[in-house]
Amino acid sequence: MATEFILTEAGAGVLSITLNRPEVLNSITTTMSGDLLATLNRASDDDQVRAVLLTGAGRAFCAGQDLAEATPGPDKPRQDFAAHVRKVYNPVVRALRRMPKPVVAAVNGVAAGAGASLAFACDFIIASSQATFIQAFARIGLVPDTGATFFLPRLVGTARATAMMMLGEKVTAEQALAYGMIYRVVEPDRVVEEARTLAAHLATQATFALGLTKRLINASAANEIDTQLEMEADLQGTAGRSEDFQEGVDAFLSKRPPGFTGR
Ligand code: T3D
Repeated sequence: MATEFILTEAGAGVLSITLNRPEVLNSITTTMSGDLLATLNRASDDDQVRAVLLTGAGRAFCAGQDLAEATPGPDKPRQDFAAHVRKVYNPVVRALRRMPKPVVAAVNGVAAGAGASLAFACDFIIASSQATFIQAFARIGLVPDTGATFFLPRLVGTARATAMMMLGEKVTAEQALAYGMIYRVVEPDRVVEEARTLAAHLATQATFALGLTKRLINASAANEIDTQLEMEADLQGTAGRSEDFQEGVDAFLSKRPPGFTGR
C-alpha cells in the first residue's frame, strides 16, 4: 500500500498516512497526489480501517503544489491549471470529505497553499505549537484552491478568511486555535502521538454513525434548515438500524463499556 511519497502504517483500526518528500516540505506532485488518492480510496473501502491519520515527514506538513513541477520552462509549456486542479486536487478533497470515517490531521509544521487546504478537509486538526498555516497562493499570483475558499470562510468567518487569503500571512498554531481553525495545539514532539491517540479512540467508537455525522456536517454547509432536519431524520433512521446502536444501548443499560464494531 505504501509508495515512495506516501508512507502508510496500519494498527489498532487506524491507517496512518505520511506525506513523504521532506526535502521539499512534502510539496505535492501529480504522482504523489495520485498515490494519496489511491490510499484514501482504499482506506475508505477497508472495514478494518476505522480512522485515518494524515501527517508529513520531516519539518513540514505540506507546502502545497510542487512549484518546480508547475513552473513552465523552455521545453515545458505552461500547464492548464484548471485541468490540473480538477485532476490532482479536487478528487483528494472529495475523498477526504466522503471518507465514511474520521480523518485526523497531525500538522507537524508549515501547511501552505494546497497543503493547508488538505488539513482543512480533515475532520480534526491537531497542530504542533511550531506549525504555521499560510494561504501562499496570493504570494505567487494564484487563487486559493483545494477547497480553501470553501473551508476557510466557514471555519474563521469571511473577514479573517479574506485577510488570510489576500495577504498570505503566516498564521501561527495558537492563532489558528483562537480563530477556531483547528482542534488542538500540542508540543512539537507530541503532535503525531496525540493525533494517533485521538484516531485510535475514534476507531473504537460507533464508526458507522460517525460516518453519517460527517455526511450531515458536509451537507449543512449548503442546506436550508428544513432540508437539514429531513436529512437528520433520515440518517437517524439509518443509525437506529445499526449494530452499533444496539450495542450502545445494551451497554448503557447494562452499565458496561460498549464494544462497537463500526457496523
Ligand atoms: O499546479 C496547479 O494546479 C496550481 C495549484 C496550486 C496549488 C498550490 O498549492 S499553490 C501554492 C504553492 N505553495 C507555495 O507557494 C509555498 C512555497 N513555499 C514557501 O513559501 C516556503 O517554502 C514555506 C513558507 C512553505 C516554508 O519556508 P521555509 O523558509 O521554512 O522553507 P524553504 O527554505 O522555503 O523551503 C525548503 C525547501 O523546500 C527549499 O528547497 P531547497 O532550497 O532546500 O532546495 C524550497 O525550495 C522547497 N520548497 C518549499 N515549498 C516548495 C518547495 N519546492 C517546491 N514546491 C514548493 N511548494
